[in-house]
Amino acid sequence: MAASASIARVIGEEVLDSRGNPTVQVSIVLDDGSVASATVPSGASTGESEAVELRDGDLRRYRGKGVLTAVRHINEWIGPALIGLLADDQWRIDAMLIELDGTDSKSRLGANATLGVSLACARAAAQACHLPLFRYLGGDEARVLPTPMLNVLDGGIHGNGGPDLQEFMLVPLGAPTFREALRYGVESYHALRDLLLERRYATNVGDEGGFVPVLPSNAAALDLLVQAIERAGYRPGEDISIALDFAATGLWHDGRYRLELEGQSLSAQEMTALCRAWRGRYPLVSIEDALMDNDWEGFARLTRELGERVQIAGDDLFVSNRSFLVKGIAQRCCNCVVIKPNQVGTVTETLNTARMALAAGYSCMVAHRSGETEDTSIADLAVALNCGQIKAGAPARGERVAKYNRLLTIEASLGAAAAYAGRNAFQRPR
Ligand code: 2PG
Ligand code: MG
Repeated sequence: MAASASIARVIGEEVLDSRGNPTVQVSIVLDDGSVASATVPSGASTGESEAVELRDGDLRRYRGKGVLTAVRHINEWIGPALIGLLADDQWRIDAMLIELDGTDSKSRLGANATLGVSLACARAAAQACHLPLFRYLGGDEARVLPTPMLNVLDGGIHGNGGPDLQEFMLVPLGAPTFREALRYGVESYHALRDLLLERRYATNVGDEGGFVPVLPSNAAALDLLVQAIERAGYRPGEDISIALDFAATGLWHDGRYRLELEGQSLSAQEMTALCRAWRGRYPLVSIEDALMDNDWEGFARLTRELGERVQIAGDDLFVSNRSFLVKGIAQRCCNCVVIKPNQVGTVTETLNTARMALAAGYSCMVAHRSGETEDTSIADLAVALNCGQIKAGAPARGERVAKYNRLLTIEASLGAAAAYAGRNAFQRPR
């Protein structure tokens, strides 16, 4: 690694995310003149144990959602402590952030403050070394383009009035390259729009760019996806499969999982049975958060019963946190971990969780948040990890497309060295 430029300035700012809520942006200036910034995303269906996103709570500004406190922490507290540190000493920078904060949940500084700084340091260091971020984080080995999970129907709290399930995704695992995978997905997304229009459904989109039709059932959404794949000229299960995120914590009412559209209230066992039935009927490759975020036993059962045939992904259960993953590995919960840097609050902790998961035979799905920005770091992160999966929303809306466009650029820059994960991303049965 070339440069050992050190941190000269750290500048925090309040900017907006894709939902029009304030978020943190950090710019870092190094003493060699390198400048880079990072912007932090924000979730809506958050796990209970996620690192704390610090909001001002001042109802006179942005309905209490301002982040001026987090920004002040960056400018007055974190910045002065980091000046002079080598920008490429990511471990030390993150250790310092963790120590300055001093809590398990980053509740003092705010995980939005720590992640903004941590990520901006990584970006600045990459620039000082004249390396793209994926190479800086992943080294020479980083060359696997992830299979995209394209969310084309939004429900739950991301798409009010839509399906109960939060995300219905297209997974173009049969494509030969990332560029082709994206094309398969985009063509199917547009075919889905045509189908919705023909059947007089609305084609408004939700927080992640997926359509939000008022359908008769959640199964109807799955039928539509299969039809859209076929309409676009692809083979369901061969060229394009389907992934789901139930975000089941949000379905939990009075001790059962409520599927409004089906008019059903299901127990954890019945949710497992529903997953099995849908796995039999639809080309499902991945099922995320099919149970609520404290049902470790339920996840272990679900994984035992279905984990050989379909990826069982844990998001709110693990919150990208190594200590929850340790518990999950011990109890054999899930076989995939969703990785979201802002759930844990530093680059080092994010990488540690992902690497531990991969070493334990779990797959990793690097993911966006429903409140996003034009920051594309997660695209580089997915390639740096060679983990083979990214979920970044629909192939529509600027903040979603930015990630996919970044991957197109990375693939092109790698040339013959690029490898597309495709189906291999899901061949990790436990
Ligand atoms: C999820 C995410 C992203 P949110 O549940 O996986 O799709 O949603 O950012 O609202 O937690
Ligand atoms: Mg999720």
